[in-house]
Amino acid sequence: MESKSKQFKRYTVTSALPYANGPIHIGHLAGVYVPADIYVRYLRMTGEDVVFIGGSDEHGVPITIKARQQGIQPQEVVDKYHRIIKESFADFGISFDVYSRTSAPIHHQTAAAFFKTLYDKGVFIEKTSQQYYDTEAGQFLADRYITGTCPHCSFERAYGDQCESCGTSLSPLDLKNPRSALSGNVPVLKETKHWFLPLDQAEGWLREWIIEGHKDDWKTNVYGQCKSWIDQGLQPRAVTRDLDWGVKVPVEGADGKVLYVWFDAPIGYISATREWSEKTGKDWQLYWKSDDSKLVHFIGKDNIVFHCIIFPAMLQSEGSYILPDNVPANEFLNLENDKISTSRNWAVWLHEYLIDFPGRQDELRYVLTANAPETKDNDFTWKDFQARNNNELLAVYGNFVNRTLVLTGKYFGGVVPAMGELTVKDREVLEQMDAFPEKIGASISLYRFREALNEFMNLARLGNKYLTENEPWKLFKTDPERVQTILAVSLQIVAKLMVLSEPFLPFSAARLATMLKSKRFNWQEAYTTVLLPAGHQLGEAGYLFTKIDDDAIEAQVQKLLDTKKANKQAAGPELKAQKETITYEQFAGMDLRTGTIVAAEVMPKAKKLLKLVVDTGLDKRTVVSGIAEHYQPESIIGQKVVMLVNLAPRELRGVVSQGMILMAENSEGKLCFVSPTTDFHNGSEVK
Ligand code: B3M
Ligand code: ZN
Repeated sequence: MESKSKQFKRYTVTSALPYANGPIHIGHLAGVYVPADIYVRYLRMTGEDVVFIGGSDEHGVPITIKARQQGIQPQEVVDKYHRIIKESFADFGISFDVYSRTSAPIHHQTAAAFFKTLYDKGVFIEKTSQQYYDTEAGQFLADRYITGTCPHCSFERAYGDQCESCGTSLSPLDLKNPRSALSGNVPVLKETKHWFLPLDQAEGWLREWIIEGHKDDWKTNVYGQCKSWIDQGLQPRAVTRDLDWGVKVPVEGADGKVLYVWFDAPIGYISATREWSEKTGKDWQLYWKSDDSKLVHFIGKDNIVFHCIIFPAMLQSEGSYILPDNVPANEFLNLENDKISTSRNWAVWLHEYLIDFPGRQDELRYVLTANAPETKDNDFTWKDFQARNNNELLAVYGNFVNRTLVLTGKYFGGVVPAMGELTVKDREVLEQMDAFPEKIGASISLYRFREALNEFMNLARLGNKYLTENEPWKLFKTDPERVQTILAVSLQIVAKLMVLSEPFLPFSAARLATMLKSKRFNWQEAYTTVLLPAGHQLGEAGYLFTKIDDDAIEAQVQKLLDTKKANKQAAGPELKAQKETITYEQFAGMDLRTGTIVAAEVMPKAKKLLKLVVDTGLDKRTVVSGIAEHYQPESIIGQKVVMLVNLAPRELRGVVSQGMILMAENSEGKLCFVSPTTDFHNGSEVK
């Protein structure tokens, strides 16, 4: 059951608003949306009053950069991806009560009003400062319009507002070697006015609220990041930008300025709740301003500072809002041992998965929960996806359900038999079964969804083991009463699984309810031992899950290999870093001359080596060269070369090599000769 440390009357559950500049991928799902959906489905089943908030984050530089790249308006970008995202969430069973968007008028109105309230209260520091400006693009450079080296971790592609590598929140002026993301130029500094949220003034109560108040109930990764942030000392943070796409700053002297996306986006949770209340007649203020409401933000670790420090500081300054009770941020999910990346198309996109694996929403929900990066980054592989489906969902849960239903159909016409005489073991199994709703509920309440799902699978394992050990198929002829008991007990476990699976696997839960011809139970009812009374007529036995074949997996792996190849081609050759600097004197010590190969032969027992005779102009000398796998001897007679003639002789496979010819090697390992482009006589010096 929900942690009873404080009795809450209602729950406001938010999930990070994805930027509407690309589709949803499995990293988003594992990090944020599947755990959030498990949590709200469970809360609803326990009868709680829940509002689950989602929406598209449609402002900010990622959107305008995408629009610029495609030569279209930002609104066209967000319209396209808002639709794709919203549809794919719905098809995947992410059960938002409202999925809004920050380009909606209600959000502009809500965010502008929120800013104006703080402005009128004198919360902001108004400051004219030097900001980076791109003279070619004619634009100030904020956030992702400027990149540079992170001052904390030296990551070279840090953004003006955040380093995605170490998560540090930055200001453009913090960056080393700043570059405009628009023109690539080095930006100039230009004066401009902005409004700053005085985070430094919030340090005291943030320390008390988080470091004292949440050291026991916030996840270690979240608490740790907040603590290091606060210990580093908080700085005032600009909450407006010189941009034309976003929520207009609603005060005098703010022409051409909009709210910083990370100021407006979290307010998107509030505007979405307002939108929901307009549709439902509910009072949105109860969910955001009443102390008996529990506010929980589901996010990824790169959004911790915005949800634990900045947004709470905004809410606290406004004065009428509650603060988040918990922010159970997950770490990152990688894909086949590589970081998921929208720009490199290195992802499993939800809308594509739903096409490639129709009807298999639960299989992906299952694997993303079982592998969730709850405390550390984790990895998704297609092989593991197939294995978990075939060896766990199908082989344990699905198999147990199918055998129980088929046997009940075969022996009792699909009617639930009476329990009859229970053995000690039967009673033990029923007792163990009845402990699962509490165990799973407790784990979910503590945001431990992997643990909760594993407990669910332990119940399926319990059922599978009970049926296998009792072998009813061997007893029916001799002891049909015993078979009645075994199947009656097994059917109660199946029904319990149906109820307890719902937060995690809502699609197969619905299918199982149809097979059982059962009503949908709530969580309290799941504590009842007999959910399927004797005499209940079951429906048609089917398969909850089916095998995922190798070819389906190979197709996905190949798709990723093709992506990697395309990226490699697009990125051009991977070059080795430059070597240590040398002095001119060190270079001058080398004597390089033009020459001509006049003889060439393979060397027995050395498949990589050719023995060459080179006319150096000074003399004709033998050189051993590792080019045998690249050139046939007869094809290089007469080849012009550049040769290092004063290299100390060395013996290679019995042949003394008196120098070295220069060869260039490309990123695919191919070799080519370095030779003079005009007909210089042999022995000409190369300097
Ligand atoms: N749009 C998601 C991200 O940083 C960001 C979340 C906003 S939640 C208010 O990828
Ligand atoms: Zn960094």
